[in-house]
Amino acid sequence: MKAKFISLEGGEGVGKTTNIKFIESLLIDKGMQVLLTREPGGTVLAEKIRALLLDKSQESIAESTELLMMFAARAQHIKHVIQPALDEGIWVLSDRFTDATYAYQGGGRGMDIGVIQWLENFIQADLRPDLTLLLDAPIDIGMQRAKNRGALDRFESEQMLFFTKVRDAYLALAKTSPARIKVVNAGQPLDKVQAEIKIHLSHLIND
Ligand code: Z5A
Repeated sequence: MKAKFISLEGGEGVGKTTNIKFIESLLIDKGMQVLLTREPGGTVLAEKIRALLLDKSQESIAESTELLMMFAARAQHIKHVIQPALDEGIWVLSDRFTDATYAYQGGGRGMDIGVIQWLENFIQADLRPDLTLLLDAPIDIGMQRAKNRGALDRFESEQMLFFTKVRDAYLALAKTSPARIKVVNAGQPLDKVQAEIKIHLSHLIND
């Protein structure tokens, strides 16, 4: 079977990191070779860009700078990690990908969607995830989970309105790409969340 590219998306604290490990173990049990990665990040240079993006102690980052840094990190990630893995038959699981740019920079920051689409086509050519699991939960649940973990980063320190726009943008994306983006109710207990994830994965594997 051709290796597939799966991304996990959603607001802060919805359980992406927790569930990506669950997906990895499900795929390994099915005999797949799996690469776990994340955005922004996934290469040495992209992880440096991530650290700059999350740091709130430096000068304020212009919105256009933020957008270009996301795609600069993504270009490295695709060239050095994602595409080589897929070419070798390794399944790729990424904690966030370009839908996050549409949700955070497009929805949250209000940046021009046409510019994001142009950058997506320029940087990715025709590379898109085969399946995107959108973990969706009420914002207060995710924020509480993130707060319980400790100090908040530059994105996590945004106001409620920002997170509402991000969530709305994610749900709108899911409506426009229902075949690729599957919404999972992440406000439920973990075993129920993982039962939903398992169904979507079995559809992908059996397709
Ligand atoms: N960003 C962007 O703006 N544009 C882009 O293009 C990209 C990213 C790619 C870094 O992302 C930031 O970059 C992100 C958007 C921006 N901003 N924020 N915020 P990140 O993915 O590293 O950061 P994050 O969204 O904050 O992820 P997170 O805090 O690591 O959350 P998570 O991975 O979704 O959650 P988790 O660590 O798996 O779970 C949180 C806690 O909840 C943990 O204690 C779990 O045990 C618990 N948990 C998880 N699921 C459950 C359930 N179902 N019940 C109870 N408790 C649970």
